Amino acid sequence: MRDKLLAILHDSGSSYISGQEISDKLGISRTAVWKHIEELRKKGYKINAVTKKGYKMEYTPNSITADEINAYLDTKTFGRVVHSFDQVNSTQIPAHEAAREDAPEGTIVVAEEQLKGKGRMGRPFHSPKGTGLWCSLILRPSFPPQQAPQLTLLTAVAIAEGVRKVTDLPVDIKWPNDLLIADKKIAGILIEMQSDPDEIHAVIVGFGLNINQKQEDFPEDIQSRATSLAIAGAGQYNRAQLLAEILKQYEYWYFRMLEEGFGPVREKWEALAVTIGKYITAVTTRKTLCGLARGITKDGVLLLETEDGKIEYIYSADIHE
Ligand code: BT5
Repeated sequence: MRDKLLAILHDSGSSYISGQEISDKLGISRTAVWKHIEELRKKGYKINAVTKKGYKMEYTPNSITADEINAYLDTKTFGRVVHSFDQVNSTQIPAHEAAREDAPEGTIVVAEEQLKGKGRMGRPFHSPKGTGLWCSLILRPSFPPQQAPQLTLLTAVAIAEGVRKVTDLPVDIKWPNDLLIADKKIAGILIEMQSDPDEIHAVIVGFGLNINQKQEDFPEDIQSRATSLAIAGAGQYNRAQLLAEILKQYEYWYFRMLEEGFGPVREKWEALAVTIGKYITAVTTRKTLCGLARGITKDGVLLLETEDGKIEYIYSADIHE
């Protein structure tokens, strides 16, 4: 009920909405409305109440709670089950536990802060309190484990589309798992799996998106390479709204991929990606290769044309220009 009340207050923006109208919309008494308003105030919301005019939201605490996410959510299953924490080492850990305990597809784990946010290959992912989205999404796709890398590209599309819809900022995708604004990293993706050799039990899609950090909030070693939406855009952004839009995009592209295959996602990805057509260096665990990024295969594998004209298939790498 509180999420619906929040949605009504968010929707009425800077106008007042009468207690009667809210009570009609929610099908509860005006006293019940008032009690829910009091509950929200205790949680840090500032809600103005004026006789004969009604209620108006003055300030939201910009928190990542189930109520806040739900107030913006427009999905069937994604984000409908939320495990939210103030502080975790990594959202991937409770997400793995939830997945083992049969959490439904679309369940998300979010935290205000990660103490040991992780990137690929054990690298740290800086996830300070209250500034970004640190989220793990549980998927249970019916395709074989070999196809899981496609989900990295799908995730990038969902984040890019979600961010573009809410902020209008020009987010680019860098193969395979980074999102950039003006060549600086704004988000990263980490895909982990619970699977047998030929069957996926669950995919835990971890993504981190920098939203309201200032440049000096980043550790020195990444300050020149990282950015946030607030730095690239104007002012602070609502994190729950961004997450809800990303989940909406995710659900759309995910079910489209299950029905139609990777083709449509690949097409969208190529339209948003900056890697293709550039001379790059790809550092894999086994070797370093230089050449022209020609495109991605129908499975999402990067095609690199080396100086001698040979095409190399890159499954996973760090890319430098
Ligand atoms: C990634 O790895 O970018 C994957 C990041 C996934 C983070 C999410 S948050 C929710 C979930 N829970 C987790 O514990 N993880 C996931 P990789 O491509 O390996 O990039 C890591 C590198 O990015 C680091 O070595 C830094 O150079 C840089 N980096 C670290 N924190 C950053 C930040 N907040 N913004 C931009 N760059 C960052």
